[in-house]
Amino acid sequence: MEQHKMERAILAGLAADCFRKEEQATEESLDELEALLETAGGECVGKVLQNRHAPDPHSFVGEGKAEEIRELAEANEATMVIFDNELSPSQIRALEDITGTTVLDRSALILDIFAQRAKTAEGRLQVELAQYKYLLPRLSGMGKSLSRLGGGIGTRGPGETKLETDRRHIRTRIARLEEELEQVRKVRSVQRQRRQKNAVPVVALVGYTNAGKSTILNRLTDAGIPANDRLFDTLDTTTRQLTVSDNLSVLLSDTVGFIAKLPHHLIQAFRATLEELEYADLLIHVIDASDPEREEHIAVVDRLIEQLAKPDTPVIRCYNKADLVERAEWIVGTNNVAISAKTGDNLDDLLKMIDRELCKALHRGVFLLPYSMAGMIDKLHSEAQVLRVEYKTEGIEIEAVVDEVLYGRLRQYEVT
Ligand SMILES: Nc1nc2c(ncn2[C@@H]2O[C@H](COP(=O)(O)OP(=O)(O)OP(=O)(O)O)[C@@H](O)[C@H]2O)c(=O)[nH]1
Ligand SMILES: [Mg+2]
Repeated sequence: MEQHKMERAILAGLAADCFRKEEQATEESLDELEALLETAGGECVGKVLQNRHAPDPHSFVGEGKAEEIRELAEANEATMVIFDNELSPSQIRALEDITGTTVLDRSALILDIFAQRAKTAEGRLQVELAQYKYLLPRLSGMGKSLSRLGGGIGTRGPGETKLETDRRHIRTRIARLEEELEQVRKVRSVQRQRRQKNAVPVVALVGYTNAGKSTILNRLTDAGIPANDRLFDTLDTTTRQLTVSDNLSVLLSDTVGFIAKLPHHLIQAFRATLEELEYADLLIHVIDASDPEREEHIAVVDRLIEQLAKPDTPVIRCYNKADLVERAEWIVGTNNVAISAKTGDNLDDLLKMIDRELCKALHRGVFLLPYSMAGMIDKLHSEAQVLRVEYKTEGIEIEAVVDEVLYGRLRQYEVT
């Protein structure tokens, strides 16, 4: 079977004057595409970056360039060409005709990696949904592509037999998957309500793929999540309890990594997983401080946070891998912290910052309530963190961490 042979690919990209910044292909984005290809188990045997005023409506990079790519592919025995830009179904077909090889785009490659990585039932459902949604508009005239299925990059996920069936079948399957994922979300939301009842704040680690999110969670909580030097290592959300300080314990979640030009379908399909961001009380944006593309990556993640989190969710910028950076004084700012998850350096500062952010609006106090206010105890149990309750002759003494609203009602009973 093809599967055991390393797939050899030419990587191609187009930089066009009319593209938005995030649509452009650059040397750096082609390097990243190469890393993605290696993650998927392929090998890059040539790169082509084309500059044009605008994409060619038919062949995207232009006939001449496409011809050049064909020659390059032939000379290097490449079996596929992967484009860094998103291609339309008709462009894919035109390019396959000219180059005589399989043509994929970056989205298909990312979907393929997700398909390889997805381990949990939920992850698999989400990937399958994204793949079908990607496939559906590309189905017409895919005779050639369908017949080449049978292993290798871009063909994993929905099985061969499933793909050979018609659109209607795929639509039904999409509807089923969406239903199943809706169930997953419902279960999640019940769990979430339970957590909210216990008033435990939720903190989510977010960031570019390979920034060190899982390593941080492992360091802080002994979560034992695999952390590897490869892209999209984590596809599932893992949540662990973390004691931040005497007053504060939180739930800390690891999340799926982001990347530039993340396929839209993938974001949609991974809603159940990404909801973690929406419900977080605080986000820790993990940044690989040693990455030369750091600033671009920060911008990508910031945009996704804006899209996925509640407005005004506080964000801590956590510059990780500080052990690899010689001078880190550029990391300044009240919400910035430089750490090394590997050496454990400065993790205390990160904890202090979490504590400071979440306790801004929290008050810890000892309150002496008259017995006529006994009903308040239930409210405190459900909406605050109760540390101690003592029934005394002069009233009920209660030690608790409460939010601003509750504090407003209780402060007159505070024992100083
Ligand atoms: N030198 C150094 N390496 C680190 C540090 N933190 C993490 N790494 C390494 O960076 C790589 C990626 O770490 P992960 O924790 O898997 O990154 P992630 O953000 O969870 O990545 P994805 O799950 O793929 O999104 C691993 O090889 C880690 O060992 C650090 O502080 N210093
Ligand atoms: Mg991870």
